[in-house]
Amino acid sequence: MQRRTFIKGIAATSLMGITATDIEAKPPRKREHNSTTLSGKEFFLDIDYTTVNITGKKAVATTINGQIPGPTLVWQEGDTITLHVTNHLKKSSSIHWHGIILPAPMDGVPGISYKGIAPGETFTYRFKVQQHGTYWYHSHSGYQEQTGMYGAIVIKPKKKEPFRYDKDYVVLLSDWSDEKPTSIYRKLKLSSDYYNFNQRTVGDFFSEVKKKGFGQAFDDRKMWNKMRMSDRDLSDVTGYTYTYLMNGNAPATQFKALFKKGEKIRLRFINGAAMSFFDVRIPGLKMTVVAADGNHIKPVSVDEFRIGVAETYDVIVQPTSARAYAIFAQSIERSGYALGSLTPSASLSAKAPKMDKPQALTMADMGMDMKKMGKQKMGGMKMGNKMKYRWSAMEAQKYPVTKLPMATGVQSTMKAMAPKYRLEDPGVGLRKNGRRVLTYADLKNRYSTRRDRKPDREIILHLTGNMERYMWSINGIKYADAQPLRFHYGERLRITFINDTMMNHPMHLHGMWSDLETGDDNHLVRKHTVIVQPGAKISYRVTVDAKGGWAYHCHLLYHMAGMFRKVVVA
Ligand SMILES: [Cu+2]
Repeated sequence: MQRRTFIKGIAATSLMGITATDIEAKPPRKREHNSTTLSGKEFFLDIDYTTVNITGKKAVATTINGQIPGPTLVWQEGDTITLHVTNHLKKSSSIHWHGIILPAPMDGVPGISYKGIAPGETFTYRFKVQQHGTYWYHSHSGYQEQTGMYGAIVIKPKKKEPFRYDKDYVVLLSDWSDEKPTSIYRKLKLSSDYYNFNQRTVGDFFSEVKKKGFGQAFDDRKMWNKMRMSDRDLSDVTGYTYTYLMNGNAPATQFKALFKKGEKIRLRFINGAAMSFFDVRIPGLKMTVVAADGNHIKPVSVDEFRIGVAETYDVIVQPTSARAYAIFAQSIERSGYALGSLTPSASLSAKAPKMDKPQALTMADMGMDMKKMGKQKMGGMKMGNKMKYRWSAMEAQKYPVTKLPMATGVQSTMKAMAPKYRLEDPGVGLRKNGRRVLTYADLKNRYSTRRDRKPDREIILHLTGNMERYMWSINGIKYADAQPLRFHYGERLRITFINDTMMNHPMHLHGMWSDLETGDDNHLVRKHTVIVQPGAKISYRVTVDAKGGWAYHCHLLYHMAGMFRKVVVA
């Protein structure tokens, strides 16, 4: 088969406006389509099929108000908002408001919050907005998210924010394929490395032998073979089929954010992709990260950050010269990128920097004990004594553990032998790259959490899978065979994840915050989606304050069938 070029051009289409305006309040209009920003208290959203041309070929998308992404919804904290969502598809549909705190029947997950929206029907959502920041929405039905059903949510705060900026842009990253999602999934089931072209070659093996000696190179290989994994398998679906988009624009058409020299620009990054992690940087500019998953954090100045599927980061940048800067988001396995420009003029666009080389997974990513592995070291990780101490303090925290059912067998063929907290690890591909990369260890709540309750109990969830058969599960049990997780209303729960697989899984708990433990209990950062690194361990605390049924799952679309739980809060 002929491999297509990774970065596909786009035949100019009228799908999106080329230059974005920053977010400003516009009065809501009834059934206004192709408007990129809607604000107010009442919204009308129409789900329908739309023919698009993103790769130079026509394809049918599922869209919200006829556009990809759907309109940016601007809400005001404290308002009660109403959203009328009409489904014009021939199939059931839904919209879920990702990271939004709301009553369970408004959460938009078919089979858990409600029945879904039947063809021809309108469902009206109504809830009070109790938070502010950058969020997003997407379909929770079938593979509709992959085919275009996602958009940004910007919630204006009641109180003034603790930083200032002159302009404000949403930067929504996503992945598009002309292939039908059912066909992508079928191919993954047939061969989980179908889209993966970074596999090792015989030549690689001999260069390793030169470097490490035959014994070590052979042992490394044997290990990977035993795990039935490839150390180059960083993404299941790649640029072989994907075109990476920034606010709906392929690299060739470029999203453009305008600035005047010296202005402070707030960029609201949202990863609305189905399967792709992105490593984001703006060469020539430092980015000050001010919010994670909508919540203020203590500002951190970085060159680069990784954004997992469903996460959001707000950054502030200040361009010092009147030139076009690239907003560059390369996919984690380096098969392509999304690209836009931060530019003083709509006629100036930036050139993409060279993509980094793909890195291989290490023994640490397999959850092996590195001390036992001898000389193998985790690249690029600064394990200062202070940090080590903090992690051991986290390890030492003990709460009564509620045992959950576990299964071994076909659903679970991998195991992390010595999973470790790796919050200071930027992750495979970003280690030792010479840039200051954001890690979870950098995330600190802007406000004190000193008075937050300590956990009453703990549950441990293993992320499990069978890579050969492309099966994903939790504790070795797939969703269809699992009992709901029972959380007690009013409790404070510690959830520890152990990733027994060699992939990153962005875990998303609906309805309640995930207060990530980063070694500083006084500033637990609030997230809605937490990346669990390959072979690693991570934990967070949840105040169980929302009654009803909630979804809890990996946000990689093709993992969701198995790596999913219903949570019941009573
Ligand atoms: Cu997953």
